[in-house]
Amino acid sequence: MAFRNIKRSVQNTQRKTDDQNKLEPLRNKGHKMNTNSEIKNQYLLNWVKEIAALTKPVKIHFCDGSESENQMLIDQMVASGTLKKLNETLRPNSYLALSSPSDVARVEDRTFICSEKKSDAGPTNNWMEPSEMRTTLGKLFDGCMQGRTMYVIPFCMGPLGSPISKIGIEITDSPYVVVNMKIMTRMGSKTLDLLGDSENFVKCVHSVGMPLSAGQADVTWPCNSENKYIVHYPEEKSIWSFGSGYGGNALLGKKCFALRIASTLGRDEAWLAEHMLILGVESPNKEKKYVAAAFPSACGKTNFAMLIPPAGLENWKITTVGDDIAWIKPDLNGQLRAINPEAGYFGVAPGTSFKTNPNAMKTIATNTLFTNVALTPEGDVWWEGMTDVPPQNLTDWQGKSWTPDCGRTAAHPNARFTVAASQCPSADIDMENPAGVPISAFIFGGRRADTIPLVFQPKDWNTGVYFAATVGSETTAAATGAVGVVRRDPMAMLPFCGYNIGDYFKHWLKMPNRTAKNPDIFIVNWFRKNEAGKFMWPGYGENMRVLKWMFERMENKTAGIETPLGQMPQYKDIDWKGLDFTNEQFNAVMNINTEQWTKEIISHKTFFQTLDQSLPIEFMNIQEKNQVAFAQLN
Ligand code: O2Y
Ligand code: MN
Repeated sequence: MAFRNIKRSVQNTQRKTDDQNKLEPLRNKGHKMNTNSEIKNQYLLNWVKEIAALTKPVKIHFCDGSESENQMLIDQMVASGTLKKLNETLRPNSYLALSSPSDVARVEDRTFICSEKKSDAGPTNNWMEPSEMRTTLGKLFDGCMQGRTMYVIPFCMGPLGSPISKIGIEITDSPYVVVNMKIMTRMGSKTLDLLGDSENFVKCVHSVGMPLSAGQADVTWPCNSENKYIVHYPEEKSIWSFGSGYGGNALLGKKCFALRIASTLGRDEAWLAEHMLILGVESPNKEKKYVAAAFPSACGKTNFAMLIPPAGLENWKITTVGDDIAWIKPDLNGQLRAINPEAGYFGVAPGTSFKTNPNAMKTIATNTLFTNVALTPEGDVWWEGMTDVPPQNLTDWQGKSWTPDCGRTAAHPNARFTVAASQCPSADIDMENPAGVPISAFIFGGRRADTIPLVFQPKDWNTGVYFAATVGSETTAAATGAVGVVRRDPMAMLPFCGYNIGDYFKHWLKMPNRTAKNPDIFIVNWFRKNEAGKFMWPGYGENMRVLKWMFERMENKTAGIETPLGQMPQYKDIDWKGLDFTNEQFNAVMNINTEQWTKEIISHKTFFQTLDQSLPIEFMNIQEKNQVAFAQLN
């Protein structure tokens, strides 16, 4: 398939011949390629040649990102059984993929940061000496694409032409990855044009790790159940992923580039790559502010990003810039501005419904790629939580017949939808603005049954960063085997910070030197429970009431009261129009239990002790001050 921007001049014919000559060695080795006469970036061509020589695909396809290319790959995957076309009336232009049961999620224990120095990866990352890892990967990648097509995907993270955006090239042997990358990034010829002759791109190499010998039949979800490696080389800005075709392991623009590699770029270039949603809040008199919010998984991040204000506050409006990742940079005036580096949503399907997230349901009504959800007899999708009453029979995510009493879930708990962000009804008008949106506040939250109140605003930047760094969630049996143990997840970045977490905290503490005014910091907890184990706060759209209080705090219009944790709203400071929530209920969800907080602050120290010496001294000072303060209150 030719690049769209082929110019048919005599001059270019000459150049085409030159380029073809440069690629002749690949042809001699038996590689078939689509025409790539427009790829003049010699550095890119050489790198592609080098990877092809190592991985030995039968064919090389340079992706142009066109609709026709996308359809060709989809048709091919439908024919091979990797994708199933859904009912065109019920779910137009949508498809379902079912993965191998051994390849259903990110593999944190197989994820490595191979910095030159172990201390640069820090205490929270797996590390291997880079040359040792290169030897290991060299063996695994040798011939790993035999019998397969190698796709070369130029992609841009962030709006094309934004000063905050960055370019990557992913080489993969998975057509499923190509069609996902088309949704999740700005992919194809336009990005390649933007790259020009530059060597400035992140090199991403991915293989499902299942070569095909001559005549060997393929499977619908190729992967390698024995060997999986997700490897980052921060110094050379490259990513190598082997053995998985799933999500964050394989769509290398997402967690690998936009968080792990980008966090190291942010450290070096004085900006922030964060695991944050970005949303706009518009007041009834059309004042608008943007906030960025970090929550660990299973805290309703996509729901919050697409929140619909509840009855009583319907004259407020929430708009969505991003649901997962934010790149945030000071502009020339020192204002922090954020872009969503992604162009699509790779959202968790289970739990998503017209009750919990109507905007997400509308977003995925058409043109959506589903992975590991269940299939209805009519050819539509279903997952746990989508409807109150489950269908009577389904085909589950493993392709088995399913009934409500069969004892298995119909969809995998990590089942996903991949869909263009532009389809979201709450998409923000400045979602594609290359300048980004100005950030007025950061919100950090975890999932805690007790201790952490609904909302508080730490008294200053350093204290806010401290609380953001100590945010945690109680573990579930599914995650760890242990129930109710608090797993700290600093800024929701624990699996995604590409360098030493202590240096990352210092980077955050230094931000005030780079900005004219710091955004406000708020800590929230939507998940406090009463003694009967019931959630005390209604959550979802009702979180708008907390956002409204924050909005007014940002404008210095609302008072809070001074507490040992910082500013907190009183009952009268929250707008309760349309919700029956008593002063007593509010006190229960806001209460600071000094006994619990004494334990909490001591456990911060225990957590800090698991990190190494690069922990900022400011944190130890804040911890000590808080410990003394709460001891006095007891
Ligand atoms: O399991 C995966 O590969 C996906 S993980 C993911 C996907 C979208 C947004 N966030 C996440 C995450 O783990 O934070
Ligand atoms: Mn995420």
